[in-house]
Amino acid sequence: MSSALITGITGQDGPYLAKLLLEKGYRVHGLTPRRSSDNLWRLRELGIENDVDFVNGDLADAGSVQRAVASVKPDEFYNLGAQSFVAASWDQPVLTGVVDGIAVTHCLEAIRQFSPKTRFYQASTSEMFGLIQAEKQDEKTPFYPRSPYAVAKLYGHWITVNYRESFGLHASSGILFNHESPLRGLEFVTRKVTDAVARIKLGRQKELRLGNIDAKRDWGFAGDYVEAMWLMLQQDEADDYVIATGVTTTVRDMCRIAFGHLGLKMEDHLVIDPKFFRPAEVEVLLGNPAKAKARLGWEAKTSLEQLIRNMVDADMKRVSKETSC
Ligand code: NAP
Ligand code: F7E
Repeated sequence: MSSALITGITGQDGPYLAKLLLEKGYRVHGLTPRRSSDNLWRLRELGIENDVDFVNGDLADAGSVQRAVASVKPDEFYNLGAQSFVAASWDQPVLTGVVDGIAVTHCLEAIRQFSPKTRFYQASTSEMFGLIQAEKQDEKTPFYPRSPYAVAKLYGHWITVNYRESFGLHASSGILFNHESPLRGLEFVTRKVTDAVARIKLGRQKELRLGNIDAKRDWGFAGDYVEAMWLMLQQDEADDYVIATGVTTTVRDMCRIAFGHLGLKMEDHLVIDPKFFRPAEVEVLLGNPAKAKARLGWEAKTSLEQLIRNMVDADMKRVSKETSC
């Protein structure tokens, strides 16, 4: 039986990846930091809460990462844990630097010392392209990070490449563009919109306040993207891959899809609030996933329209079940 250790198993991607691996017959371990309240709702929604073995540990605590790797000696290690909200990275830049940057070295060192055959996946990000240097971004496009989050992730990306080249570790970096799902955190713009649209439809909320709706993103479905992570670790050679749909859409148009799905007019409810503008913005991202298609046989299966409609439907169900007060 193959085994995997996943950091960030309680986030959006962790549960989709864990489910995929469990279906393939893996034993799945999840590194979880101590939290004061229950955060297993996503694993519960996918019905796999009791199928994961939890290991205590925090990415910022090198010793705990070492102990986890030394005891599990996983065949595959997926490093998904992060402070992943770009806007929050200006408020907590050092924490973001430690957890999203330096901690990647904690993982790689633990593998190098205690389990050098473990294959490693690093959750890199399209945010590293930031102020884009090419109209369509691929693995060769120069990076230009625009937030403390992106700067930290760039360190994580390059240290992964460096450990591959220095020590021959099977360490791959997935440069994933935005991916969303009904399990997305409420602070991210797609889920903020789909939750608000459901609340407006059900009379629980009147307006939706957003920042820069002219920003453009290449949005895909998280369930499709975790398959790409797994495929990267099945290759003979470790490498870096851009994972994207190849289509970019404004926040405004994404929003219109969500309102339209419930027969609402966006203009009747949308308010622009300067509070949600960022100190530096990534105006547009558009990925070129040709290498992933050619080498991994991977391509995105879910359109933005399907994705947003699914998210709105899921939020309608959730909000309907809430008791109004
Ligand atoms: P997410 O929903 O924010 O989940 C982040 C996970 O990291 C949570 O399980 C969180 O645990 C955990 N975590 C935070 N700090 C930690 C620490 N110090 N030690 C151990 N675990 C910690 O993120 P996601 O959307 O699933 O994304 C997964 C990864 O892909 C992240 O690294 C993200 O930066 C990267 N990424 C995401 C996207 C995207 O569009 N979703 C695109 C490119 C790259 P708690 O819940 O307990 O806080
Ligand atoms: O913002 C604009 C905002 O927070 C998308 C993370 O998973 O993907 C994600 O980062 C866009 C930005 O995602 C609001 O300014 C307007 O231009 O949903 P987001 P993100 O910053 O692109 C990358 C690939 C990651 O790696 C990250 O971990 O939407 N926007 N108004 C807004 N964004 C939010 N959150 N809230 C607003 O009210």
